[in-house]
Amino acid sequence: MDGSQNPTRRAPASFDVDGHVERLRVDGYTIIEDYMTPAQLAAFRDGMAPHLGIYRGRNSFEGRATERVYTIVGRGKVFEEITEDTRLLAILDRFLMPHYLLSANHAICIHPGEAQQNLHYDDSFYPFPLPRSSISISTIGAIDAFTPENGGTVMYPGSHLWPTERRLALGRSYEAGRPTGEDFIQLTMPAGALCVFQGTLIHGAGANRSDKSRLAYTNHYCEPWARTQENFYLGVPRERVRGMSQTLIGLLGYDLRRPYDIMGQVGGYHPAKVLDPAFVLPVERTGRP
Ligand SMILES: O=C(O)CCC(=O)C(=O)O
Repeated sequence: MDGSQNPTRRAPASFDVDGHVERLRVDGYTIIEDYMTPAQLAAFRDGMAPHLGIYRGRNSFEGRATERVYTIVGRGKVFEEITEDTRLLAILDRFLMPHYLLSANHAICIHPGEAQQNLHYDDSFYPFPLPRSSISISTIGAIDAFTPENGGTVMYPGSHLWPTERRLALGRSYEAGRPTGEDFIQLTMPAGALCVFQGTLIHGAGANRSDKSRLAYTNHYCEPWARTQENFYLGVPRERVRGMSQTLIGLLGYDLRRPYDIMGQVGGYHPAKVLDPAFVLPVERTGRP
């Protein structure tokens, strides 16, 4: 869906929203090279340090030599900033309906020796025939520079337009942990860069053949009528949500979906009302419902 009815976000005037939108439409991905500042990169590393070095993925998709830290938005200011940056939102406004939601939000640390991740597209769990518009838009942010050696994401430019049969053929030609068949690229980008890509674009994390870990994060944003991957109402304590911006609170789902202002209601009220400590849930009241 073209979100041209969305209000224009106040991204800096120098930011080339149209250029990014065009690359997303044609190639299925685009890169914002200077997305994070050096200070944000340092804050990300500091904020993530207590959570890393502990855990490994539970299956080959999560990555058995990969650590994933979910719901990072509740873990510090920098994670909030990179989730609601106006440059990114200005791009998303052009692809998703107003009141779109944050769907996935986690750090991905790929350790040396990790194999190539299975090729996939991120909104494959929305069961509508392909080709179709993306129901979600994904991002992957480099905290360490991405290289072909350390697991830079494998991507198939233009594959967001492919029908199912062509995707399946690619799956059959995928052997020995290496992508084959069609032309692919491996994301090479500096620390601090963000790649924005279509939820229907075929990709997968690359194998890490280097001797260092590759730290990154991924945020996905979905249409306001779609179910989100992570459940932020339950995953982020309300005291933390209260300290967030109105924009971010809306992205976490404390929002109503127009036109009827009914999807997301809490007992007939706007869901952001539950953030007021004085608000009594309608099911716990007597008298006025
Ligand atoms: O880490 C990457 O490069 C991509 C990860 C990915 O595509 C995923 O986990 O869905």
